Amino acid sequence: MTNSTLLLPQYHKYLNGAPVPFSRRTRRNSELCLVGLVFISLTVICFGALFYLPEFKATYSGTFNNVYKHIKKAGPELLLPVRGNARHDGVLEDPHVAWDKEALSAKIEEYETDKKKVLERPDIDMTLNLYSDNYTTNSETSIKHIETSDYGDEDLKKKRNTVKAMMKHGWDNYVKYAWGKNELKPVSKREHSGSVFGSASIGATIVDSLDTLLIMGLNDEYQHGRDWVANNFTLENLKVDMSVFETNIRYIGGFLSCYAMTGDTMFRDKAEYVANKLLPAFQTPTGIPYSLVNLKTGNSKNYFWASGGSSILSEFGTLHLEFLYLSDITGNNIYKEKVERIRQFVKGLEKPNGLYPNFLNPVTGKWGQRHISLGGLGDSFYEYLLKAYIQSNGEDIIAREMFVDAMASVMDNLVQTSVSGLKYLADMRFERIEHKMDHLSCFAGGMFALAGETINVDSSRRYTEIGAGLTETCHVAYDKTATKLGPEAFRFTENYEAIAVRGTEKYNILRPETVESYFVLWRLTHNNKYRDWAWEAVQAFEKHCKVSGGYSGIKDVYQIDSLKDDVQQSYFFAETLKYLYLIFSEDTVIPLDKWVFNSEAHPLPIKDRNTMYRPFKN
Ligand code: DMJ
Repeated sequence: MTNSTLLLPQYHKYLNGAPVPFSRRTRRNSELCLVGLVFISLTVICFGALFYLPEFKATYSGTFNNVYKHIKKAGPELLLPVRGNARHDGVLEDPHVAWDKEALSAKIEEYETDKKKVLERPDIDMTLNLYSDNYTTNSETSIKHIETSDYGDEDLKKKRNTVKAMMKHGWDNYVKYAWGKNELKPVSKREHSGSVFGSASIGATIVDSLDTLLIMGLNDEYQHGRDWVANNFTLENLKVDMSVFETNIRYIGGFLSCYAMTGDTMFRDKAEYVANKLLPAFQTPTGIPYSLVNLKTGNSKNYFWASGGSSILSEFGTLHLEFLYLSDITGNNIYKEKVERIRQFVKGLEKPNGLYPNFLNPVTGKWGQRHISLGGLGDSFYEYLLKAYIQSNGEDIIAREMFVDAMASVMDNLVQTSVSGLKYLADMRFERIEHKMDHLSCFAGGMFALAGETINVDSSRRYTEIGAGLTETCHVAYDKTATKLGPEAFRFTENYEAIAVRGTEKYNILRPETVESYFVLWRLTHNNKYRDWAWEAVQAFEKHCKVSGGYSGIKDVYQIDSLKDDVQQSYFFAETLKYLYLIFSEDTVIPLDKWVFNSEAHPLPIKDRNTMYRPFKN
C-alpha cells in the first residue's frame, strides 16, 4: 500500500466494529466526496496540530485534555501514518544519528558479559524465590549468584536523601502554589488546570503522593495530605467526564495503598466511594467499560478518536488489581465481578496472531483498528495479567496463562533486535511492524524480568534476558541525549538506534517507566549498574527539570537548555521519585515478596503473604 493511499481514509464509518467500505456512487458524487475528504483531512490535521501548541493544554480542560493526553500517548501516527519502511529507508536523517557505533558495540559486549555474570539463573524453582519469606535477605537462593553492592551505607543514604529532598521541593511548592488543585505549573507557579483531571479541585497530586511521603518518612507532609483527603476530597457536584482508568490507578490505587500501609479506614471508604462513581461506565452489553464517565449524570462514553467508539485495551485492562482488592477489604463483591467479567470476555475473544489489538468496541465486542503495542494504549493490560497472578499469591492461573500466551506472541512479533544487538519493542499497525519504542514501553523491562522470576515456564530464561535487554536499551536512549533524559519515543533503522527523530517525540515529561525497570532489575539482580543508571537519572532531573517552583518536563532532551513544559506531573511523585528512592533503599522497604505495584506505582499487598492485606471480616 502506498503512502498516499494510507493518508486517505479507506472507509466511511465503522459498523459493528468493522470498517464499512465506500458504496458505488456516481462520478460526480465521488468527486464531491473526494473534495470533502480532502477538506476534512486538512481540518483534522490543523485541529490535531493545535494539541501540540504548548499553551493548548493550559487553556482547555476536561475531555479535551484527556483527548490531548491520549493523542500524545498514541503518537502522531494516529493522524498520519509513518512513511515507507522506517527500518530500511534511511531517509529520516537527524543530527543525533551520529552515535558512536564502536562505543555502542563495546557496551553491548559489556552487557553480554554482564548478562552471563549477573543474570545466570540458579538451578532452582524461581517461582518460589519471589515468594520466599527470606527473599529480601536470602543469600541461599535467588541472589547468591549476584554481585554484592559496592555502595557504602553513607553513599546510599546520601543518594536516598537527595531523592527525598526532591520530593520535598516538589511537594512544598505544590502546597504553596496549588494546594487542593490537581497539579502545579512549576515555572508559572500556579495551578495546572490541564491535568488529566482538568480544572476540578480534586487534589490529584495529593492522592498520588501520599504513599511516597509515607515511605520516605515525610510524616508531617503525609498528615497534611491525609487531612485534606479526609476533610476536602469529594467528587460531588462535578459535571466533568472522568477517565475510568486514570481515576482507578491514581485515586483508587493511591487510597488502597494508604489503607494497606496504615489501616486507616478513611482511605478504604474513599476508595469505595470513588469506585462507586465509576460503576455506570461498566453498563455495556459486554461488560467492557467505557473510557469516560460523567460524575454527575453517570453518562458514559468513549473518546471520539478511539477507533469507531472503542474502549482502550490499556484502560479496561488496568482495573483488576484495585477492584479485586477493594472487594476483598470491603466484602462487597461487585467490584470483583466487574473485572472478572472483563477478563472472561477478553479471554474468549479471537486474537489476530495471538496479539491483543489496542481497541475493542464495548457494544459489539469486536476489535477495532489493528494497532498493537506495549506502549501507549496497550501497556498496562499486559502488566496487570502478570501482577494479578502475583497479587493472588499464584492462585490466579488464568491470568498467568493469558500472560504466558500473550508474551509468546509478543516475543514472536514485537520483540526486535537492532543492527547492533539492542533489544526493543516495536509496534504493529495493520500487520506492519513500526520500529519505534515508546518511553511508555520501557516499563516492560521490569515486567519481563519480574515474569522471569515468578513464572516457571520454558520461556522464563528468555523473559529474564529480554527484561535486561529492554532495560539496557531504554538506558541507551537516555544516554544518547544531551540531557541524559530519555525522549518520549525512539526509533531504530539501519542508520540509527534508540533516537527520537521527530520533533514531537523529543520531549521528556518526567515519566517513570525507565527508572521503574531499573528498580525491578536492581531488586532482582543486585547489579550495581541499575543503581548507577538511577543516579544518572536523578542528576539529570536535578540539572534540567528542577526550577524554583518544583520540577518541570522539558521539550527537547537533545538540547541542554531546552524549553520547559511547565507541568509538574502527579505521577512524578507517585512513581518516578518513589522508584528512585526505593532503588537506594534496602530490599526490606516494600519487599517484592509482599507487595505488588499498581500501574501508578501504588504498592498493593500480596494476598496471604502480607499481613497488611487486611481482608474484610464480618
Ligand atoms: C502513569 O500514569 C501510569 O504509569 C500509566 O499506566 C501510564 N504511564 C503514566 C506515566 O507515564
